[in-house]
Amino acid sequence: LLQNIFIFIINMQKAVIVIPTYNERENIIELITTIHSAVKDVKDYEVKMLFVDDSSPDGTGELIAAIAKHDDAVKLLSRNSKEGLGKAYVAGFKYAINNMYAEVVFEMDADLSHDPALIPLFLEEINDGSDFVIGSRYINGGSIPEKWTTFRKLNSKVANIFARYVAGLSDVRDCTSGYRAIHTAILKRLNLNALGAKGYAFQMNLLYACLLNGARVSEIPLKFVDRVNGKSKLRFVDIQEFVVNAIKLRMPVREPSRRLVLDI
Ligand SMILES: Nc1nc2c(ncn2[C@@H]2O[C@H](COP(=O)(O)OP(=O)(O)OP(=O)(O)O)[C@@H](O)[C@H]2O)c(=O)[nH]1
Ligand SMILES: [Mg+2]
Repeated sequence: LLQNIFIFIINMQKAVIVIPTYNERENIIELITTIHSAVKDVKDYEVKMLFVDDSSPDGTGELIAAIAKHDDAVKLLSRNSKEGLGKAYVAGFKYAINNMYAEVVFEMDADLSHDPALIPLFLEEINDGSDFVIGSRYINGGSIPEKWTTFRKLNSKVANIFARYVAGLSDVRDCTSGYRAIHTAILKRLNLNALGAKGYAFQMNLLYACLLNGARVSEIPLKFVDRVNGKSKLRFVDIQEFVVNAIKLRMPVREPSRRLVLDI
C-alpha cells in the first residue's frame, strides 16, 4: 500500500512488458527473476510484466497465476485458444493501456532470447524522445546466434530484406525483431485490430503502422541468444504470411483501416 501511495504521489510512469507465452513453462521463473533484477534500479518507471498465455497445455498459465498471487509486478491475461503472436500482442497492448495505464509497453519473448538487462536502455531511448525502440540484431553490436542453422539465418535475413525493400521500411535495420519498447501514445492512434497478422509478420505490420502515424524509431544493439528450453513456434505458414504481408504493405493503401482510427 505504501508503495502504491508513493507511486500515486510522484505519479510515476508505468512500463508494461507484454510477454506472449505458449508452452514456456520451463522459462518463466528464470525470466521473471531476471526481469526483476534488471529493473531494480529503474527509478522513473514502475515496471510490470503482463503475460498473455493462450492456454498452454504445459501449464505455463497456471504457473504464472501462482506467481502473480504473491508478486505484484506479475499479471496474467489468459486466452482460450492459440491464436498466434499477433493476436496475443494486440490483446496485451489493449489490456496494458486500458487496465494498467501503461505509458510504455515492451514486446518480449518468453524464451530468454531477449536479455532483460537491456530494459533500462530501452527506457532511456524513450526518455530521449523515441516512440519506438527496437532491439536490433542487425546494427553494430547486435548479433544472431552463431549456431543457428543456415535456414534460420536466411529466414531472418531474407525477412528483413522483404520488410525493408518490399514493404518499404528501408531506414530500419531490424524490422522483425520481437524485442521492442513502444510509447502508448503511438499505439493509441492505431486500429490495432486491423494489423491482421498471426505470426511474426505482425512485427513488420506494427512497425509500418507506427511509422505511418509519425513514430520516431530508434534501434539499440541486441545480441539475440538462442532459446535453451522449450520449442520454437516458427512455422512455414508464418513465412508465407510474412511474404504476403510485405507485398500488401507495398501496395497503395486501399483500406483506410490501416491508417489512424482510435479503437482501444
Ligand atoms: N500467447 C501466444 N504466444 C505465442 C504464440 N506463438 C508464439 N508465442 C510466444 O511468442 C514468443 C516468440 O515465439 P518463439 O517460438 O520463441 O519464436 P521465435 O523467437 O520467432 O523463434 P525461436 O528463435 O526459434 O525461439 C514466445 O514467448 C512464444 O511462447 C501464440 O500463438 N500465442
Ligand atoms: Mg524465440
